[in-house]
This record gives sequence, C-alpha cells and structure tokens, in this order.
Amino acid sequence: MLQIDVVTLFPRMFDAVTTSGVTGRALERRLYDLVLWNPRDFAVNAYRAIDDRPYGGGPGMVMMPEPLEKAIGAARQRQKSTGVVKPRVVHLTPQGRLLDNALVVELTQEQGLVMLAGRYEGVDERLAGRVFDDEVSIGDYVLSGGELAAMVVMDAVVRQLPGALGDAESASQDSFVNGLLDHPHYTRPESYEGAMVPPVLLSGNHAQITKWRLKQALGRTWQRRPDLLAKRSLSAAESVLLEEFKKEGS
Ligand code: 9D3
Repeated sequence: MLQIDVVTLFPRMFDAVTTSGVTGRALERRLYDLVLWNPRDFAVNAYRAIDDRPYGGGPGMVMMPEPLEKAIGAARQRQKSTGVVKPRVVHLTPQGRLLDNALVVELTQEQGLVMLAGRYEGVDERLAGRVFDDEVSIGDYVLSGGELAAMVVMDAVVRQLPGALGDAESASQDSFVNGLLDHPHYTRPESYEGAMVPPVLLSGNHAQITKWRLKQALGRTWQRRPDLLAKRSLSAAESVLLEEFKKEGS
C-alpha cells in the first residue's frame, strides 16, 4: 500500500481529499495511507516557534529548518515501520519542477511519499540539500501555501493506483496519457437551446464515432495547446484527420 505523509501547519485542509471523491474512496478501500504531521509539534524553542525573520531583511517570515527536519524524520520513521525503505521526499515550492503526467507516473511508482507543504515566504534553504529528493511546483501562479499543491499531487497519484477508479473512469483513457486534449462530450437532450448533438454520435456507427472523437481531440489540441502537439509525433492516419479538421474549420 502506498504510504503518504504530509508535513503541514494546516492538517485540517486535507479533510478535503480524505472525505470526498476518488481520494476519499481509495482511502476507505485502503489503497493508500495518509498521515499528517504538524511542524508545530516539533518546535524546539520556548515559544514553540516554527518561523522566524529572514536573514538579510525583507518582508514576511521563513520556516525554521529544525522543526521541519524533525517532522520529516518522524514521517520517515513511520514509513520505515510500514516497510518503506526509502520514501521520496518532495518539497512543494514555486521554485520546483513543473508537475506533469510523466512526474505523476514516476511518483505513483514509489512505495512512499513524504511531502512538505510550506507556508510564509518559504523554508530555510539549508533543508534543500539535506532532505528533499524533489522540489515540485504545480504551475506559474501564486498560492498561499503548499497544501493545495500537495493535494493536487495526491489526487493525481492516487487516481493512478490499481482499483482507485471504477470501470467507467479508467486512468489509461485519461487525456494526457495519449498526449492530446479530450474530445467534446454530449448528453441528453438532443437539442439544447437550438444546439444539436453532432449527428455522428447518434449514428450508432462506432468506427465513425471513434474516428470523429480522435479528429476532435487532434483539432482541439492543435487550436488550444499546440505545445502538446509539438511534443508528440502523429501517425499518418492522425495527420490526415488533423488536416481534415483544419479544412472543415471548427
Ligand atoms: C508572495 C510571496 N512570494 C514572494 C515573491 C513568494 C511565494 C512564497 C510562497 C509565493 C508563493 C508561496 C506559497 N506557494 C507554495 O508554497 C507553492 C506553490 C505555488 O504558490 N504555486 C505553484 N505551485 C506551488 S507548490 C507550493
């Protein structure tokens, strides 16, 4: 079973992933284990401080190294007691490697993950060389802390675990696995505010439907995320479909 430990000043935020959805169901089914550690419980000075003012001056506070390293050490110990020899220790930080499907797949293959979700301006840099295997960012925008990023990693990793998804959802069918955006989806009614469902989807011709969906996926990726197409080669059949999409305009 995948072991996940998170070091955070706001453990209650993780109620969101433990009680709801795919991550909640997977926890119930014991497909993974989650333990939260509050660095406050590892504070060393008389005031139980976990942050202090930055050397060199400037605004805000910096997380002190010692309580964090102790909390991470406790998480490591716990993982060891469950049989995890070497957990991957990940620091969620805006300075990290951008999370993508390849990194998610890498993390899914680990026996154990220990994640540090920081607050304030960041954590003392001397921890970087000592304890982290990876620094990871979830995108170029400013969050208030690492917790939501840690939950994004958890959600993406847990849904890859065997048995986490029902038959209907299946991780291998996900967008990004084939390097393309998803095709459009429709449900009843057939006519909504004057807009019709594309007739091919009502035809019952499954070969045609599969072809149409692939064409739409290629076309939408070309329109909206040309960077994804540049990373992926197209088969001869895919090139034909994409050229058709461009000609038809959509
Ligand atoms: C406003 C503070 N910024 C000064 C230039 C730096 C800053 C410090 C701490 C910005 C954000 C944060 C808190 N963010 C995270 O801990 C974080 C994060 C993010 O903000 N964006 C994308 N991925 C991540 S992973 C962790």
